Amino acid sequence: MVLAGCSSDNPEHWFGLPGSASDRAPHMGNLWIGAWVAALAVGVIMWALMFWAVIRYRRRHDDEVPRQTRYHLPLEIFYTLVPFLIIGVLFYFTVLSQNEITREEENPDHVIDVVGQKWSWTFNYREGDNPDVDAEDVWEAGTIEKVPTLVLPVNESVRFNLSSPDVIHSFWIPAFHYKLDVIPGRANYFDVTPTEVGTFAGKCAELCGTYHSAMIFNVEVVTAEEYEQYLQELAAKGQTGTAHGPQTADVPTNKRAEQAEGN
Ligand SMILES: [Cu+2]
Repeated sequence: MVLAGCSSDNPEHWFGLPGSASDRAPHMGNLWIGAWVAALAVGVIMWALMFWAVIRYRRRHDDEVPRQTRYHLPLEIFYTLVPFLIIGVLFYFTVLSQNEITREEENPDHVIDVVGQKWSWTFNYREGDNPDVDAEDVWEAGTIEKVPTLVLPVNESVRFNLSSPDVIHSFWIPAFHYKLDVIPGRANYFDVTPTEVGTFAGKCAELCGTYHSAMIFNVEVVTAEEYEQYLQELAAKGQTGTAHGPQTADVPTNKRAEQAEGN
């Protein structure tokens, strides 16, 4: 099983990550691999000390107890300080990576409003006012039966605005090594630039309810021309303006309960 994990020459795969497909992903990948290497180094030292003690001081034919060491001040200071040092180093690299991963683009090339709703995703492409794209505001929505596709242009930055009309979901594209919770009443957003053309998986990463498992989507990273063409196809289908998800999806959950009681 362990060897099967090494069947790729991409070190990210050895540590259980999919290959990185965004400008932010390598920062997450390096932090992930670095943390595992640090944990392995600590593990190897600890296992070596453990087995050495077990073998060296195993019970012999005489019942003599080995010399007991206690109140050894330098040793105690050493094993108090070392964990702080390890945590400090991990903290330092976590902050550096986090700053890169959550960095905001000053002027993202595209803005997409994502609605996570029970039990699928709606993508609103906010291109109506974008002078660089010949398109209007269009949308694509999935349902529990239909897996929606999110189309992105390669090497152009995107801002995702996340909203939910019902419960907490989580917007996750594993190949981007990043996910962000979609919380009702909270304007969560993040910026990312896809760097690889191809088809990737998307999922809801928050156990949000009965049909959580249906909340999957596809991500197609394409060229700028194909992206514009796709937006025009959506417009031709009449999917213009803004979609909030299912009929009641733009009504907050508590309001919907009130409405249901009133009826
Ligand atoms: Cu969900």
